[in-house]
Amino acid sequence: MPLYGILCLVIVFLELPSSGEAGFCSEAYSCSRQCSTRERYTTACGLFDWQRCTKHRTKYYSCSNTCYCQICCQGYTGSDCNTPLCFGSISCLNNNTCTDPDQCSCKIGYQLPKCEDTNECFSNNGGCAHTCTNIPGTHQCSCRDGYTLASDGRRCNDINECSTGKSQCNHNCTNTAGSYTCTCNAGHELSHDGKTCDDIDECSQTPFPCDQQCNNIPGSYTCSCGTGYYINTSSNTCKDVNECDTGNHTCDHICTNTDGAYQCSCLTDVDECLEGTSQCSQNCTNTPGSYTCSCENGYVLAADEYTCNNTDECQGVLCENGGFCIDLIGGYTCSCAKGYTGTHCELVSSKW
Ligand SMILES: [Ca+2]
Ligand SMILES: [Ca+2]
Ligand SMILES: [Ca+2]
Ligand SMILES: [Ca+2]
Repeated sequence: MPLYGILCLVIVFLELPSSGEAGFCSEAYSCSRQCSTRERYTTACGLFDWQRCTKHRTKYYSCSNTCYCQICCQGYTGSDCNTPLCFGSISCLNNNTCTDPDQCSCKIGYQLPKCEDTNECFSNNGGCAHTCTNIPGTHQCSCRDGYTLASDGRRCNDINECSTGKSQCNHNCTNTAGSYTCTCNAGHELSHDGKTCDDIDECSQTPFPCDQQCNNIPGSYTCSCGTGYYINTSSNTCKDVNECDTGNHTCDHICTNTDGAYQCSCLTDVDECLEGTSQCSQNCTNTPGSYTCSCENGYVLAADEYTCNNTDECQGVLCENGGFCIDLIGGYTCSCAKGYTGTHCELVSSKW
């Protein structure tokens, strides 16, 4: 017998249970009651029980009957039987209200008949731009990584990682929808983490960027040249140094420029003094590739460096007492007047 407040009475009149209204209704059930019957039986009687007598007795037994009890009418419960029941409970699902038997009044977000949660995500993704998550009574929108939920709770706005400092790009940051990309300044390349910029070692690349020597530096490289070359800064190529033209050589005689170096060669010396081809008027001294002239005592080399001129030693010499100077090779002598003698005729001759 379900339901509480059962007051079962054996009711002799028939009252059919009614539904649709609050209150008590009768319900028939099978019950038992005591029934009796008068039965006749034969027993011994008389003197020394020699006789047989017929007697009567009342026999009691249990017999089935239809009973009725007062129960709440279908769809109601409670002590006054005026609390409606919705699908076996006094409340609907999700704490919604049961207003009439099997009639729920559902709050927004729940659906009839039992006020089950409405899965808003099934329809148009719940109005969410990205991800819809169904929850009891409502739903929630969320956004994929790189986006933030707009104030309407539905749209998703891109996060500008570049301007918010979330990018961690080493050099340059470019915002994209839902993400961002990092790029590097010239001479650098993006590392595997997509953020760090590493210097490019141009010197280890193919083709080799320099003519001769390459020096890697952060963000760039420089070229240099070996001995005998100089760098042409406009073309970054190595050019030969012409050591012969620039005088930057150690050749005594002939300098011949070569690529990256120079070569010296020698002149064969001719002894002009020996061959008599010199122009010296007096002494000739052979030198490698040439010769020099010199003069004997009493002569002086002229400006042409070949001719020897006699030195006039009488210049500035005064012969006294009427004497006069005679220029000699390498010296002079005073020729004195009669009666005088001495180097400069300064003495009176005793022979006079
Ligand atoms: Ca929902
Ligand atoms: Ca972005
Ligand atoms: Ca570099
Ligand atoms: Ca050279």
